[in-house]
Amino acid sequence: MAGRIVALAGGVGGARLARGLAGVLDPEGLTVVVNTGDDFEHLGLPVSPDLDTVMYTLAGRANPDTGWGVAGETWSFMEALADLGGETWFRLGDRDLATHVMRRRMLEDGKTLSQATAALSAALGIRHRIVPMSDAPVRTIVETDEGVLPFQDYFVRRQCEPRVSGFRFDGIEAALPSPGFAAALADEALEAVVICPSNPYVSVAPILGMAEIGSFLDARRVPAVAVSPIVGGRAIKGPAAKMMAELGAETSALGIARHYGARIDGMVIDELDAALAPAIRALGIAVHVAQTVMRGEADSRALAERTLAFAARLAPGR
Ligand code: FO1
Repeated sequence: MAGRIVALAGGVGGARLARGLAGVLDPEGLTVVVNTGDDFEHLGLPVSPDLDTVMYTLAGRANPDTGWGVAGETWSFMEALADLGGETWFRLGDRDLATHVMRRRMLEDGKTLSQATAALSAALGIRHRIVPMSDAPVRTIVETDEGVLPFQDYFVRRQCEPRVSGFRFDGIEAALPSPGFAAALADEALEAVVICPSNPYVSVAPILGMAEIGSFLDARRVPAVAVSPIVGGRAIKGPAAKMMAELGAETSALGIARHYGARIDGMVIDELDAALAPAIRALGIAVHVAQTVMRGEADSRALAERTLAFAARLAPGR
């Protein structure tokens, strides 16, 4: 498939497939649209964790152990902050800090988040387009048995321990897709929308939750394909499986297929889950079975190639 692809991403799994897509598509052939529901202001700085994870991953600078943050990071700032009695529950590395300071400067100068992201991506040597889902603030709020928690409080401060009962995306009603996202969807040459193996509730739902995106997918003229973030009943990384169980969904690729339902035409599931293919097909969703765990760049590229070839065989909408 040589045409244009929109990839929806958030978190480490999304970033890894985005890197694979960037490895097999020309810069003009790919727009990576990134969740901003995890964004927050911390220590006076605007932190966009998913945008940064995607940027660092495409730049080949991501920390291979955590998936987020920068490889070879040092922590002098955090140590000095701790000495002063500052907040250390959310760790900003010395190198990562520069990204947030630059973003602060650009936003204060009146640039949009899209413009700031384009400038940071260019500075990191990234040639493919990475765009925030929206330039308007959208904030994920997690509803739990301990009350409502801002996303990073739930995710990092509380280590996803509270039991989840639902999610809210503050600001979503007013949020429009970013100019780069809107342009990519409107492009006559668009060939497919790929939903990366990101958490469906907190990474993908904010993107699909914007009214214009929901309507686009409902009336889509190109196939939409999701790659399952659940393999063998577990999330490769992060709390997706825990959230599914707490919300009463089946913790499997079938549960993911039911979640996306009529919004997708096809799903890529792992070889471990091949037995679920008939049940997913019974939902009217085509299935491609592949090795989906991305341990390195070669895995990411291989999964990207197979996902694109699968999407090219599908007809949009049902
Ligand atoms: N995740 C953690 O578990 N602990 C941290 O201290 C932490 C710091 C951090 C700093 C910058 C950044 O871009 C991401 C960071 N993350 C951290 C990851 C992040 O909170 C989550 O992975 C995403 O929001 C979920 O996709």
